[in-house]
Amino acid sequence: MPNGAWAVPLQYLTGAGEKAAPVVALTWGVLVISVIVMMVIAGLLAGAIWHRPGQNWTVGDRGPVLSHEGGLNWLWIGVGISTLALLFSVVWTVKVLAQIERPPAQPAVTIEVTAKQWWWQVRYLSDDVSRRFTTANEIHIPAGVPVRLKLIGGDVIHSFWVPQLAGKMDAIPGQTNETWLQAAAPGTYYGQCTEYCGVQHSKMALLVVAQSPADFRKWWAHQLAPPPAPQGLALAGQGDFISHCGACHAVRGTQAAGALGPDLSHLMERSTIASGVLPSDGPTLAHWIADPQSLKPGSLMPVPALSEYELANVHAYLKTLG
Ligand code: HEC
Ligand SMILES: [Cu+2]
Repeated sequence: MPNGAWAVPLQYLTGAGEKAAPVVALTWGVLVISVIVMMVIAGLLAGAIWHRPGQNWTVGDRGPVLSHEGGLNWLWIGVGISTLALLFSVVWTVKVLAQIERPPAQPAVTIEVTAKQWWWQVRYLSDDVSRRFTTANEIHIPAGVPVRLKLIGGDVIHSFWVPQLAGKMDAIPGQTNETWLQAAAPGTYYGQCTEYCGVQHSKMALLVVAQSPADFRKWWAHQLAPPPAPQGLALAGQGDFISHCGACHAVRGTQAAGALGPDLSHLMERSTIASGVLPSDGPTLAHWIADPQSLKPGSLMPVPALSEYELANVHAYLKTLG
């Protein structure tokens, strides 16, 4: 689970990278302009309420706006000032949009993210086919360099948002939307699906884990390797896993090769399960595999038809997936 400043979910008033910086500056700029406009309007309104020149008005009377007394001029001045404030905001916004459209340098890595109900499939692409692999929900990136993302909607429209790093981008079925992000420093950044996509939309979170380029290369090499061979109860659990879970889940180096659910090859290296919303500790994992519907009702993982004994073996097997 993320900690420290990043624990504030969807914290967008600070940024942590080259792409976020101009957006965060714009956010604050427009916020300040809006507050000033509000204060000026409130001040003028209060002035108009207290300042009653001469007449004995009663409640409900309308004061005439007389051009020869200069009343109309105030309207033109007001419209002029508002137009300038709006124009300034528009120009700034367009400038920021142009600035963040392209990464400042050639992206170091290209990652294909497919949004599904209600989790994220993450494929690391490479020209070298043997270096490609699939994982889920926790996206590792090298810090300090731009990373290209290809976003796809696996079933319905979702939207990818990691506010500390980049603005939103929709993931649409039948279309690949390209975006990029960059983390200034190693750290964990919280993200969330931001397009209502069904019953568990709010529990469709994700983590971006930025690492030093050396650590990232190590992580990638480790992901390519199959997990260690299980022994004892875990070996029995592997058999149950392949027959009961392998149609939906893949573990590299085994017959389990399903793609309807997250790839579990190195599950224990992830700090969360169920798309960033539950910790991956032993008790929660045991609870999840026995009864996912009680933790994420409506999720597309059914309650398995396994005895308590078989579930314990499967749990022991999952714990070896490091
Ligand atoms: C019909 C397909 C299906 C079957 C069968 C299935 N799962 Fe799943 N599983 C899913 C889906 C879909 C998710 C994603 C749920 C979500 O987060 O919304 C999932 C999530 C998980 C996760 C969390 C992974 C993560 O990174 O978030 C684990 C662990 C898991 N399943 C284990 C199992 C085990 C063990 C079995 C067999 C006892 C099993 N699953 C059977 C579809 C399936
Ligand atoms: Cu979604």
